[in-house]
Amino acid sequence: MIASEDVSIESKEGAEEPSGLAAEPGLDHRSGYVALVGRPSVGKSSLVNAYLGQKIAIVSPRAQTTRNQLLGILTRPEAQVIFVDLPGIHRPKHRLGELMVETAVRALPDADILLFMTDVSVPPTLEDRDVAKLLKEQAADRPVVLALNKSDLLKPADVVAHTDAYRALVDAADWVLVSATRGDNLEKLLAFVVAHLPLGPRYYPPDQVTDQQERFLAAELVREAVLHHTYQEVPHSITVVVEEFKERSETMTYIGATIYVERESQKGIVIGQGGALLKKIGTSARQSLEQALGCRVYLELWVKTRPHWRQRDEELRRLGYTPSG
Ligand SMILES: Nc1nc2c(ncn2[C@@H]2O[C@H](COP(=O)(O)OP(=O)(O)OP(=O)(O)O)[C@@H](O)[C@H]2O)c(=O)[nH]1
Ligand SMILES: [Mg+2]
Repeated sequence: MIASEDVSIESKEGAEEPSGLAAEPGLDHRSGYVALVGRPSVGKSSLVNAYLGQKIAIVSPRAQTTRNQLLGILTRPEAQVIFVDLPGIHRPKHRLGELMVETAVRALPDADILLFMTDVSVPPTLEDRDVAKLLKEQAADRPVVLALNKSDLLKPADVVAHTDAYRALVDAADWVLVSATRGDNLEKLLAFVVAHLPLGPRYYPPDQVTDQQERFLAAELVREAVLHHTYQEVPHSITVVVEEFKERSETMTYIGATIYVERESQKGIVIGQGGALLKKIGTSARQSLEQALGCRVYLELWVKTRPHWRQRDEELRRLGYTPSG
């Protein structure tokens, strides 16, 4: 096993760190798991990144960006809030989608609080209604906090109608309009969440921000670069495997990764004319890897075809997709 696989990601130097974290928490300290539940693209991963002040979850304008469960751990003097970022709930069209929804649904019984995230700039969709139904079935005994995200895009004329429509979907203990990207009302939302958490100790060291390994984050950041440079079916048809992750020196890490596509024609698209698109993807992935890892990165990328990998259980398992995340 490569040493880096054992490294959990810590808060970034320079990231804002509230004072008082060194002290042992008092008897009134609260802690627990907050599941982020919502349809795709409402901003669940953006919210986790905003709270942690660094990118631990990839974000893109394409629906179904998050495919695995991951934790975002926010440690404050008064509480440790463990956000569980999850794939968006949707009506799946292939086996990978089924696994993603299974991952999200299975996380609900273990959560202390359900944070129902929605996009308030548009009225509720069928998928939002599916999520509300799921919350009623699975989480009747736990507090639901409703986050009405993307309030920066909400037209003044729609404020009342959209807010009321989302509030009517669930029996929420609290609700608030927020903007994950602009940072509006995030402290207010956090205060609601903390108030519903049970009393308890810190479960993770105060400087740990996620449970994921650097190697997994590296694969995700390459996938994010592909998502930002491709369209239609291609972003959904790719997955990334990091083949090699080697710290060559204190300041330089070598990463070799394969981008898998489903069809030969998609391979051509990802590579682009004379390799132009793959070069662009590589440059943007390297930049975000360097920022995340805090060192220089030498990135090598390959593109390979794995026919129908999203439909086949054996392929999915080999590529790291299991229902538990
Ligand atoms: N304007 C605006 N855009 C936002 C906000 N929050 C997220 N976005 C954008 O919405 C898109 C989807 O964000 P994600 O954080 O990937 O959404 P998600 O809910 O994690 O999506 P899945 O992983 O697919 O379930 C991205 O383009 C974000 O930049 C917000 O508050 N305002
Ligand atoms: Mg996400």
